[in-house]
Amino acid sequence: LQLQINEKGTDKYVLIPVATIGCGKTTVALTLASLYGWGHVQNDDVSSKSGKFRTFSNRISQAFSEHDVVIVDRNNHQFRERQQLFEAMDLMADANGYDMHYIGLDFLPNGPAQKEWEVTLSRVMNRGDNHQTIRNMDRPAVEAIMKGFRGRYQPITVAKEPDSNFELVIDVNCARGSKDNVTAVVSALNDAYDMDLETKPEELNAAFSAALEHKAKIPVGTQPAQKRATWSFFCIRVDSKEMMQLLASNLQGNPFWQELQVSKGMSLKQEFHVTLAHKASEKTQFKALKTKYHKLLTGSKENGFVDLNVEEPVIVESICWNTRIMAAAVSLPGEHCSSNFHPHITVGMAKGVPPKEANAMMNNYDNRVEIKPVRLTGRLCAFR
Ligand code: DGI
Repeated sequence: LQLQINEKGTDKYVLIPVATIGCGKTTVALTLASLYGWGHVQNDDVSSKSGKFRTFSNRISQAFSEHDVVIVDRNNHQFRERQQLFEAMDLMADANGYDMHYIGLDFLPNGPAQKEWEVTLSRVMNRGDNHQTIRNMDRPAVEAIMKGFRGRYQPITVAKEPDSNFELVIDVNCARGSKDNVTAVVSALNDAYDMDLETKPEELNAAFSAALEHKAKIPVGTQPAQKRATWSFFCIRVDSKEMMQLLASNLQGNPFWQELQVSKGMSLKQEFHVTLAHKASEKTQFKALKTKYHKLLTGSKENGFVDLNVEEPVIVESICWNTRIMAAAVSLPGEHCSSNFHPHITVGMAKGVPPKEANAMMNNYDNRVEIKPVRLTGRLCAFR
């Protein structure tokens, strides 16, 4: 159903929500667009950061070339944003000979009160990751963003610029529910402009259900980057297979080693490394390594071990343990040294024993086996 109000067909109606996050802008817009074939331009679908408003207003112009009614889906919660829209659309109207009708959708007629806050917060938490930008966030992060909008919110004030540009303001209180708000928009437009819009309950129900089921277009390549931890230690990693062979051939019949293989209460390490410097305890050496490998470190995107492309020899000399933990004593003849007094590779421990306890054990072990020194080729790594 397209509107032809004046004979020239130059009337254009723009529905401008004034709202905060979770007020139901997109749900109301999708329902109306589906019922009446109106244009719907979503600011959140504009993924470019620079020139974002230009892209948004170009899309609005494009929508007006195809539709007489367009919903500009953005919070428009500040005077500045409304001003920006009116200016851009006035220019568009001049260029195309449109007669513009600016219609405000007031989602917060009582301001951002407690009830509205609770309704919108609960909707946004339920929406979860089904949003272009608010996704992969915990509750405090979501609340912080929503509170930002709430704090900046400036209510529609038709007595002065820029809101005096609104020809009509429709009350679509978000606390009332989006389906009722669709009906409120339809009857207000019918009253004000004799639009003769019909709504059959079953069509409204179907369009509203589909809007609630809507899946946001998540822009490819703009997914939030994996949250990166800070660097916690530098180490030399050795090949797990080689290390396992070395241990197996030197620890046959050793009870602690056997326990590590079979007991559920024990954990055998899957990955073997000699710690060089830990952020928490060896700050000077840690900083020096961070500075030296700055470029490689800043270039890496992943969490976990990051290979710094340096080979380092590791000589395994003996294996020590007590009742709680086992480690191999090593020496490092290459460029990098360990700030631990007893450089070692932790082998395994009883569950619940922290790996760093190997340091104390190496100082005061219960048992030790000397082995024929074995030279392994390790690789310098950083871990976060
Ligand atoms: O951020 P907005 O575009 O303003 O809000 P939205 O339309 O995306 O709505 C936020 C979430 O709440 C979304 O998952 C749909 C849902 N929602 C919208 N209106 C209603 C609603 N949920 C219920 N139960 N009832 C509504 O009226």
